[in-house]
Formats: sequence, C-alpha cells, structure tokens
Amino acid sequence: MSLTKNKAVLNWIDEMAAMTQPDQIVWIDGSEAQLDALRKEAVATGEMELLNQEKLPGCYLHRTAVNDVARVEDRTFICCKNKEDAGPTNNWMAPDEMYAKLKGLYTGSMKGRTMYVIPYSMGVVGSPFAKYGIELTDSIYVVLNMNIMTRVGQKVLDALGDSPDYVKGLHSKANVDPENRYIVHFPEDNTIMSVNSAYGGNVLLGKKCFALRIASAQGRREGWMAEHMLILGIQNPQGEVRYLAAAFPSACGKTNLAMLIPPKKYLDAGWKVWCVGDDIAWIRVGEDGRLWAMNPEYGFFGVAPGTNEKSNPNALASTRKNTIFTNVAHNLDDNTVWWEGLDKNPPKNAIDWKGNPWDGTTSTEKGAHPNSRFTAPAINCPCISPEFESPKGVPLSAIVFGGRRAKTAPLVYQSFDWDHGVFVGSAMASETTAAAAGAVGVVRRDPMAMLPFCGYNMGDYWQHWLDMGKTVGDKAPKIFNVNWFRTDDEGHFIWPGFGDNLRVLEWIMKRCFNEAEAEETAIGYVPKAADIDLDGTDVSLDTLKELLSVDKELWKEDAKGIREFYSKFGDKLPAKLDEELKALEQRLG
Ligand code: GTP
Ligand code: SPV
Ligand code: MN
Repeated sequence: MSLTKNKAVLNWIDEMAAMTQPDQIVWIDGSEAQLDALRKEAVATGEMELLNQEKLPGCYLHRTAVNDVARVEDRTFICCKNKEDAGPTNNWMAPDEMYAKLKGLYTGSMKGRTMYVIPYSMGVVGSPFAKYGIELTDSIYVVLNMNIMTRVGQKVLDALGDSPDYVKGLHSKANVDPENRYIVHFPEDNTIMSVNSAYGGNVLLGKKCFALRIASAQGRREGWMAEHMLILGIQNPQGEVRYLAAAFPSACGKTNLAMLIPPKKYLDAGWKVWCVGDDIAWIRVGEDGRLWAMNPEYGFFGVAPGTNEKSNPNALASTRKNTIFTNVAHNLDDNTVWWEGLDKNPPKNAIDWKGNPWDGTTSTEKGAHPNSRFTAPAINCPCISPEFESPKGVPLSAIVFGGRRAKTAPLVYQSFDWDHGVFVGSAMASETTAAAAGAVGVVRRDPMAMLPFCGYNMGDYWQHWLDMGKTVGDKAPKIFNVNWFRTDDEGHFIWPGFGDNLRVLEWIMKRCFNEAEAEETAIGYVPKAADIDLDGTDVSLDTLKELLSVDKELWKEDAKGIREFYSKFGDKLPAKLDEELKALEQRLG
C-alpha cells in the first residue's frame, strides 16, 4: 500500500516498477516492526548474519561480492546536457543515451524480487535546510543501511506533501556484474541511477550520490555548498565551543578527527571535542552572515581497519550496538567481528571477508577488506555534539583541507586569505586509498577532497567557492591545510596523529581568534615551533621543525603539477586561481 498521494512520486514509481518488474512493492514506513521483520528475513536468506547479541546487541555482518567492495570512479557518471558542464574530472554521457543504456540494464532486473520504496531525509525532517529523496532498491541490506545513515519513513513523505521537489534514486543490484556496473547522476533531473553494485557509496544513494554529487549542483544553483567534510566542535577549558569543518579525501582521517579524544594533558585541563559529522557538510550563509555547517546524515559509514580502543575509542564504542558490519572478518569462536588493527589477537577460527575459512594466526591474507566498513547510528557516538540535531548546524571558525602526503605538505599551514585558501584547496593532492577501486598509494590531485564527488565542472565549483567567500566577506572562516601523514626515510609516519592532532587544532583555533602567532612562508603561515604543545608526546622540537618545514624545491615541483592540472580546465579556470598560482611561483622564486 502506498504511503503518499503525491502524484509525482507515484507516477515515477509506476514507471520504474514497469521497467524493473518486481514481484511486489513494499513501502518503508520507518517502523521498528517493519525493520525488524526485514532484519529477520535478511538473516533467513543469509544476506546478513546475526552477531553475538550479548556482546554486540542489534549488530549484523554482511559480505558483498568480492568484485564489489569499493566505489567505482571509472563507472561513475555525471550526465548533463552539455559535456562541458560535467567538466574534465567527471565521466560524461549525454542524458538520452545514458537513460537508454540503463533501461536495457534495468529491464526486468527486479523480477522475482521485492522493490522497497525508501523515503528519506538528508537533514532534520521538516527543517528548511532538509532535502528529501526516495530510493527504490531491491536490496534489504540497502534498506537497513539507509535506515541508519538517513532519517527514513512516513514522516518524510508527510513533510514532502505533494511537492515534486525530491531526489529520485533507483538502485538495482541486478546481477552485481562489474562489467555493467553504473553509478549515474542526472543533476538537471535530480535523478540518480545505480545498477549492478551492492556496496556502500555505490548504493546508499543518500550519501555520495545525493548529499555530494546532486547536492553540490543544487548548492551552486541555490547559493550554498555541499562538501566532503567532517564537522567538529572544540570545547576549550573556558567552556567555549568553536567549530571547524575539514575536507580530507576518502580514508584520510575524517572519522578519526571528528571523534578525537584529547591527549591526557588536554583532558585534564578540560578540553573536549564534539562530533557533528564525519563525512559530509552542507554549508550555508546564516542570518548572522557567517558560514554555518550541518551534517545531513544520521549515521557513520566508517572505515573499520585501524579502528581500535587507542586510535578511535569513540568510533569503536559507536559500533557496539545496532551496527551493520560489511566485509570484516567473522570470529566464529564468539560470533563477533575482527579487522586488521582492532587488536593484536586475530581470531584463529574465523571467516575472512571473502567468505573463506581464515586462521588469523597463520594466514598472510587479510581477514577484513582494507575498505571494510561499519554502519553505526550517530547517536551511539559518546561525543556526538548536542548540536547534531540542530537543523541549521553550527557556525564555522575554520575550514581545514588535508591529505596523505609523504613529503611536501607541512603538518599545518594557514592560507593568506579566503581566495588563497580556495587555491590551497583546489591544489590538494593525496595518495589514493582502498575506498575506491584501483591502485592504492598513488598521489593525485583531489581538490577539496571532492574529485570523485563534484556534480558539475570543477572549474565552476572553484568559482562558486570564490563567490561564497565574497558573500561572507570578513566573516569568512579562516582556511588551513594539514598533513598527518609525512613519513621519514623508512616510510614511518613522523607525526603521532589521532588524539595528538588536537595540538594542531588548538593552534588553528587560536589563529582564528587572534590568539597565536605565525611565521610567513612562501606557501602560507606556519606555526612557530614553540606554539605547538608537544608536552606528553615523543616528538622532539627538531622533529616538529622538520614537520613544519617548507622545502622550496619540492614546492616548485608541486607548482608545476598544479599548473598541469589547471591546464585541463581551459577557460573554466577562475582567473583568480591562475593569479594565486603565479603568486606562489613568484614567492618560490
Ligand atoms: P571516508 O569514510 O572514506 O571518507 O574516510 P575518512 O576520511 O573518514 O577516514 P578515516 O578517519 O576512517 O581514516 C582512514 C584511515 O586513516 C584509517 O586506517 C585510520 O587509522 C587512518 N588515520 C586516521 N587518522 C590518522 C592520523 O592522524 N594519523 C595516521 N597515521 N593515520 C590516521
Ligand atoms: C568515501 O569513500 O569517501 C566514503 C565511503 O565515505 S563511501 O560511502 O563508499 O563513499
Ligand atoms: Mn567519505
């Protein structure tokens, strides 16, 4: 039975059902009774496994196909009328051609299956900043994950009323055929179509597809921004909470930074970090003329490997109930989960992420896939911010960019001003990770951590950033760049990272409130070494100086790389960014 009288919604569902031909259509109302029946069904069919309910109440394990464990960037498309509007960093096909191609793949793809209709909201239902979507899917796993990651159910349809203003999302896992896998966005139609995958970012359409690719295009039209950013609040010993948003590429530390636990000295002094979001920020100009950031999601789809009691206790705590684990190792002795970096005691009697028997004490194979994930409700997080459900979000004092750079980028630096900060973001580079299919550890340009997620021409996107800066003027957040990943000659990380990153955030926040000094370099303002508190670390002052050093020769090389990257954008490159690059080249000599 349908849960709405909305004609636009009903007509579209009719059309999609006629094409995919499901045996039945089930509307997700958001009730616990319905969700629980779906969990039981998924367990009965083997789609999910029920874990130890004493140790992990409400938790399940799921394994995806071995060929389907990460986002697929080379099969992700932005289909707008003009190719130029997708830009040189996106795959493009003409909308008509793509719709026709997809029709072939979707026709009959849900035969013998149920089509679930998931009404969901990005942001607090009913708030002026929320946006609604409907995802049609033939996967219970998708329904249950969407229910954790977004606000789902009847309340969303009630808030939508008879408005046609929602994002249409069609997902069919079809045969999970990698050769016919497509993740397609039609920003001009607010439509997403995903086929032949059943993995995370490819199929939880509220996340990267809507909240970044479609929303970035909406934000450009409507004067706001959708960014691949965590949002956190830092409470200082005086009790003030100051907020920042940070863009790091996939698997480069957003979840970890967002849930940071301060080092002992800071804890004792009364510092606390509040998590508002760990992956996506929607940023608008507030009534006070400042930039405000809200997290449109409702849960975390976090990287499991490396998460442990020491590195990120808050993330681990978030996964102790009502969580779905994907592609981790299954410990058969106590029916729990394990992943590399959880502890030093891998299970002996286990099933690995591929579904094979696995003895962690002897096997050289990994138990969990490097991109294995947990889907956990945000409210599970011990440090979730009291502002998490505040519809308009929190006011930003700082925006931070960062990536994985073994060399070149110092631990932290500040841009000279907003426009220079946009340049810094546009020139970001980072080593690729397991979050996307393809080679790992290759340095590539990843502007604002949005390379795989920008729903329009990246040149226009940079111009939008410059324009937003003009709108907020001197109320703009200060812009910084960080790098937790500098390595020594043996390839070891030099900076301890994780909780100790607060030492860097402290300097960043002080800079925003004129409470700390800096040294001017060719690339921006760098802290005076004495201004980063090393008390309680093993880091020596010399090592810190090394971490903060700017090697002009490496930067000259980098500037060449930026120029080459920029050349792809032709006249879409904002003149201002070309000027910023020339100014950098001049400062480097
Ligand atoms: P997505 O969910 O893919 O967008 O990733 P993310 O940016 O949230 O990355 P996440 O915080 O999950 O971190 C990914 C990996 O980076 C994990 O293996 C972490 O252990 C590692 N990591 C995070 N922070 C640090 C740090 O400060 N130093 C070091 N050396 N590693 C870190
Ligand atoms: C990322 O890859 O940046 C993620 C995971 O956050 S996914 O949802 O798969 O995109
Ligand atoms: Mn992400």
